[in-house]
Amino acid sequence: MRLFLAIRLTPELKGALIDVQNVWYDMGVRGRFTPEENLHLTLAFIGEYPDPEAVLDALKAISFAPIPLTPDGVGAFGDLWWAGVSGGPALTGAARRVRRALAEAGIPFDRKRFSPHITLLRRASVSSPPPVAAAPVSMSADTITLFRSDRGKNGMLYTELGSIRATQSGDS
Ligand code: 2AM
Repeated sequence: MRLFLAIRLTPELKGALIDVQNVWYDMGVRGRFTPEENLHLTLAFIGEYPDPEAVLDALKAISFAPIPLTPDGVGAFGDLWWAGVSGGPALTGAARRVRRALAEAGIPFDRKRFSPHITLLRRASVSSPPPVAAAPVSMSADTITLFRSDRGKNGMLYTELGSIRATQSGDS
């Protein structure tokens, strides 16, 4: 199964990102807009791996502080358009710990440098994203979730398989 670790977003933050998608749509941009239920912030992409329990076990050892998140501009990787997020040292620290725990457990993951983003649109019909500022909605993430990703009839289907929670003293 195809696995990844991500932060779920609050309805308020999702709403702010849907507004950005709508502004682009109204400007004439087309492509595959990420549906609201699929918006998330990936910390580590594991890919094909048969043992979700081993992943959750590996993560039991880590601690992380609640992560403050707020939208931070938009950008693109080619025709994939995203919303940036800032989460300060709590976010980079959590991503680092998650990835270190996976590495120590021998669980493979995509080693590309962590670049916090929430994908809003794939196969954009226009070459670069018009700068739209998301409403400054912030949230605090206290959970990191293991998802399985399947290709559904109408797009990707993400299923939660388990999660780990923040501790107040995340600086171990
Ligand atoms: P993306 O939105 O930028 O494609 C599920 O595919 C999640 O894992 C998505 O958030 C996706 O990011 C992310 N991801 C990171 N590395 C990936 C990879 N090598 N292949 C597929 N998805 C990846």
